[in-house]
Amino acid sequence: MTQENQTKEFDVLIIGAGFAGIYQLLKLRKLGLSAVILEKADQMGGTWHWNRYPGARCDIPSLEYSYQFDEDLQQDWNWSEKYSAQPEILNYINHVADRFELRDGIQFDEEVTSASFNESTSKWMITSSKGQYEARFCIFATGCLSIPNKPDFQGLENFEGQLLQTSSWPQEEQDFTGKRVAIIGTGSSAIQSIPLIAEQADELYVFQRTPNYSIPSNNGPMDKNVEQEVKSRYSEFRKDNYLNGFGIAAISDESLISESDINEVNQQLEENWQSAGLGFFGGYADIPIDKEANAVAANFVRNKIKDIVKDPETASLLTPDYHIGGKRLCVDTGYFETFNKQNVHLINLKKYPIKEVSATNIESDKIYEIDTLILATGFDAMTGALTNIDISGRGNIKLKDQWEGGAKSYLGLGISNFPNLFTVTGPGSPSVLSNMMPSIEQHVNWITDCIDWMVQNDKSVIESSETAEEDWMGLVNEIADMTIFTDTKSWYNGSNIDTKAKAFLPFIGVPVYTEMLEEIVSENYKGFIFDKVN
Ligand code: N01
Repeated sequence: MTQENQTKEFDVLIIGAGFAGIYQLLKLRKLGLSAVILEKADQMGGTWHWNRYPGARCDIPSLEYSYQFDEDLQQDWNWSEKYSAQPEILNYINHVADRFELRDGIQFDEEVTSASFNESTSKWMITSSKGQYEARFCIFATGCLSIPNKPDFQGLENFEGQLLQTSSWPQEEQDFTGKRVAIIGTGSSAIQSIPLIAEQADELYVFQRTPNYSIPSNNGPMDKNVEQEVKSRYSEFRKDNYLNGFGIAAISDESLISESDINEVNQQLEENWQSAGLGFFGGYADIPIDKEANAVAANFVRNKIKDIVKDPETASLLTPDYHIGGKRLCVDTGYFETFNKQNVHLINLKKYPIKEVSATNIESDKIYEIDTLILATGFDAMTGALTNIDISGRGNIKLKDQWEGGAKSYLGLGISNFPNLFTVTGPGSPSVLSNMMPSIEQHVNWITDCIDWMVQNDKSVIESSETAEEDWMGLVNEIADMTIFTDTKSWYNGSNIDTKAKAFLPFIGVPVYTEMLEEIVSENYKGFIFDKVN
């Protein structure tokens, strides 16, 4: 057997070199454990590597969409804009990897295909596109929005023009000058890219199934006074991430629409529209939970769309009729204004679904001749990156089978029957309904402390109990049922993919979640079983 074919052994194997994976590697190295990251891309960045479409940027202010684990790092790094664009975020993650000398712990171009738990050795056997690994712990830092949803439009395979997908955009810059471009989907990715594509393309056809609410980002160069103020108290500022329901320090208003004067509410909503971005949704504490309050905020945005979009029919088509925030709220730069351009056309897929794609065109209400087709059709969210790998646990149970009726996890960190497997921001944690960066750090810190505790306490195998998992997902749903989130079809509840189980997956409420995590640790990891014997 050659060296290359031998099974490589590590204490911990991490899958994914995005923000979660590289911080996890750093933390484990500090513990003195051997760890490696396997990454299927040819470089690090995860989401920020794959999603390179025009206009891709974070919609949480960069001052808080960044790591907080190192004071020098957060003081030294300067963001150029309030909401940084994808290339700058990718530079940042590369800077972090170099600064903390992490690159030599990452194997690029190496896709994990299977992972199985060996009950006799209590170790994970991992197979990748390049080899075999054995590790005591396996950590999935695979992201919540990593597996593209590619709908099966009839004839798509016959299209001979340029076919692009926002979630796996080429590394080379794309120029749409002189082209007839079609884009399918109107979620965040489309809403960010449409205004820029419309500036280049001869014609842009936007195929919309469901309209989305979007708030102007009012992005701009970093305000040096704001930056200085935040940096003067950075660690205090970061604490607010864990005190706000959605983990965003900038949005913490306790006022209720239901208890306020409607004129004042409208004035405040106007102010929030002008400056808050995503914070519009948290601008009043009852928007996420009270349908009537939600309707006030929703109507405000509906009226804005009517004011901005000149053609009444187009404005009406662009106006959502569901609760604001029920689908992930979008943040844009000139999205609705773009539909006033002569070269931009909106097609209603609810009324005229796509009949067929052929070599040169796409057909719905009529035939559209196109050069480029862009799929902005979203992701197999929250579970796709896990169920796409052949993961088997105790008794050879497959994760895909265990989750057939809906994903279940304890805290979004552990899964029953899958010992010594951790997920960073897994289903059942605030994840996608929070600011991802503090949520990632919270999970990585928790996992690292847990492994350290096991070492200190002579435990070798950890697994969440089925009861703890059932109770936890019960709580996730109980909380969700108290909000507006469960009434709307969205990727939060699997409704964007026909074949997927319909189950609401994010835990709503960062402060409660944070408290519960701490309480569980203080009770020696209540709900987890250690060194279970069959
Ligand atoms: O995907 P989406 P996304 N036929 O699922 C449509 C994050 N993100 O990539 O609503 C026709 O939101 C689908 O229609 P419908 C953010 O969390 C963040 O845009 O299912 N249409 C929808 O319009 C975001 O929520 C940023 O009826 C079909 C669209 O495709 C998440 O990623 C930027 C279809 C998909 O929208 C996903 O966003 C970008 C079909 N068969 C993304 N299938 C930031 O700003 C799907 N659609 C940080």
